[in-house]
Amino acid sequence: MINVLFAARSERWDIYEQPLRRALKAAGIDAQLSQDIPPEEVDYIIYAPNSDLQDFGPYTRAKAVLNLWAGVEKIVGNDTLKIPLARMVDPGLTKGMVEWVTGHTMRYHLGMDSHIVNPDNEWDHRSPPLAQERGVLMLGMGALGTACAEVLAGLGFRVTGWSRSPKSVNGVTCLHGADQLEDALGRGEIVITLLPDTPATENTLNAETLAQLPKGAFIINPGRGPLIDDDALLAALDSGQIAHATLDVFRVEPLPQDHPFWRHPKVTVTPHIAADTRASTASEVIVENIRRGEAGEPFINLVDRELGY
Ligand code: NDP
Ligand code: OXD
Repeated sequence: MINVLFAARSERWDIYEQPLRRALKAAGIDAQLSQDIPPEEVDYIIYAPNSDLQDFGPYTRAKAVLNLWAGVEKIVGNDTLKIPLARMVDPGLTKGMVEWVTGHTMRYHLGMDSHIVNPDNEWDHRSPPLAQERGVLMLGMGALGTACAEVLAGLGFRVTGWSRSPKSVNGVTCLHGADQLEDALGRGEIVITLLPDTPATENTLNAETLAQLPKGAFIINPGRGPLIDDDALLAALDSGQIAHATLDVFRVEPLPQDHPFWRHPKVTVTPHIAADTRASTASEVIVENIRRGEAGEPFINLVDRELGY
């Protein structure tokens, strides 16, 4: 029998306990699953970075930390962590992100706000353009960015994806690296940021890069707050360079009440709800890694600690 520690806030235990037990049983793994196991007896740690566990030193026989979140910026620099770290790539979370990103993209593309908020009852008879006339830029072409880009390309948008390394995705113009960022930005009438939070991605959207977008571009950020320089974005919104921004993630969360984003007329704030990990599908992903660990097979979704994602 192996010992699997669930190290996340207790409300998560209520959501995950049964799906994890079902997935372990389905995989034929005999495991004690608990929130309380002596550290030296733990074989795997299912982990949320906001849990109380921050010192991995005492977990001397643990084989892997299996993150419940896609983002790993709060754990990747933990010097006490010497064992493999897997991040969450969950089909349920991916579906949620595709729906959220598509919805907010369509809001901007169709200009929905002008009809929803129309206090003067204006009969403005302009039809929206077709998707094929609209350039969408996906900054980050990983598990989430690629899934969103594929669906938006399927709707007809002219989608450009930008990543660190080269990619090939059907229907998407793929650019990569710092040298091709300016080219990518020039194509982004609607820009979606799905990059991880690393030292290399901080302030990817800053005064210089925001100015390289087409005038009146829209920003949708479900990635992480530090991807955008807040002050530069506020200045670009005020000048009209950026028409509107929908922000789901922030440098400080919850977003402080006195932050200008809350009251800015060109900003929509959503409270980090773009896509949640879904317990049933995420449990299968976690258990697959436990199965692999026990079978001596390589783990999936491993984090590169040097790159930070
Ligand atoms: P992945 O690790 O699968 O993808 C990350 C992408 O970013 C890759 O395409 C990677 O390039 C690219 N990238 C990383 N560094 C750079 C760089 N320096 N320059 C250019 N491109 C870079 O992550 P996911 O798609 O799974 O998730 C993305 C982020 O979404 C998460 O890190 C998390 O912060 C956020 N998230 C937000 C949620 C929410 O509810 N708001 C929910 C879940 C996730 P390459 O492919 O070449 O490696
Ligand atoms: C995640 C998130 O990283 O919810 O999973 O943001």
